[in-house]
Amino acid sequence: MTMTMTQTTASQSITIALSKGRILKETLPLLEQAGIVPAEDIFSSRKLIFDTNHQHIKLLVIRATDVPTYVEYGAADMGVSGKDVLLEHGARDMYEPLDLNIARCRLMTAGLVDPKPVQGRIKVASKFVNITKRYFASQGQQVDIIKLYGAMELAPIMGLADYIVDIVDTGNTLIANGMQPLDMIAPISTRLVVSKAAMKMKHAQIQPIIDSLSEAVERAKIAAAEVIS
Ligand code: PRT
Ligand code: MG
Repeated sequence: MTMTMTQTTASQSITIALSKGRILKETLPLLEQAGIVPAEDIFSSRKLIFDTNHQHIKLLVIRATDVPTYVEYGAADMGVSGKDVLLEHGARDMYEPLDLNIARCRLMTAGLVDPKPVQGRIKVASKFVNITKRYFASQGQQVDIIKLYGAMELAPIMGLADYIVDIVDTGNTLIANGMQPLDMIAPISTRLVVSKAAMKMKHAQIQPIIDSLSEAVERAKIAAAEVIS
C-alpha cells in the first residue's frame, strides 16, 4: 500500500531539464511568467537539481548538449533546448510542442571574405558534424568534416578548413575574424521538448505546464511588440 503510494507520487513528479548558459538566462523569466519559480537562486548555487514553488516540479540545470539525452531516455520528463542542439542530436523519442521564441539565431555556413583557393576536397569545420554532413549531402557536395569544440572562426584563418558551420546572430564575430556568412542552413530558437513516455504516462501534469508556458510566450511576444511600436 505504502509502496503503491510512493510509486504514484514519484511517477507524477515532473523533471524539467534546462540548458545552462545563455539559454538559461532567458528561460528563467519565462518559467516565472508561467508560475514556476526555483526555490533558490540558480546562478549563485552549485546544485544541479532545484526544487520549485510547485512540490511536484523539479529543475535540472545541465550542459545544453546533454538536454536531449536526458529527455530521450526519460531521465527528464521535459527539456528546454536550442533547435541547433536538437537537430544535431537527432531528438528521437521526444515531442517538440512549443517554440519558446528565445535565443534566436541562425545556423549558417561561413567562409573567409578573402578565401584561398581550395586544395583537394573541401574541408568544413564545425561542432555540428551531423548537421554539416546532412546539409552538404543535400547540396550534392562531398566534403571532409573536421570536428571542433569551439572557436570555429579560427579554422579558416589557420588553414584548418575552407568553411565553417556555426551559429550567427549579429554576424559581428564573423566580421571580427575576416569572415562572412554564406548560406543559411536553418533559423534557430529554443524549444520545449517532452519525452514521449512522459507525455503518455504523466499527461495530466505535463499539459498544464505546456499551456502556461505557451501563454507566457504569447505574453512576451505582445510585450516585445509594444516596445517596438
Ligand atoms: O559555450 P559552451 O560550449 O559551454 O556551450 P554552448 O555554446 O552550447 O552554450 P551557450 O550558453 O553558448 O548557448 C548556446 C545556445 O544558445 C545555442 O545552442 C543556440 O541555441 C543559442 N544561441 C543564440 C547562440 C547564439 N545565439 C550565439 N550568438 N549560441 C551561440 N552564439 C555564439 C556563436 O557560437 C558565435 O560564436 O555567438 C557568436 C555569434 O554571435 P554574433 O552576434 O557575433 O553573430
Ligand atoms: Mg557557447
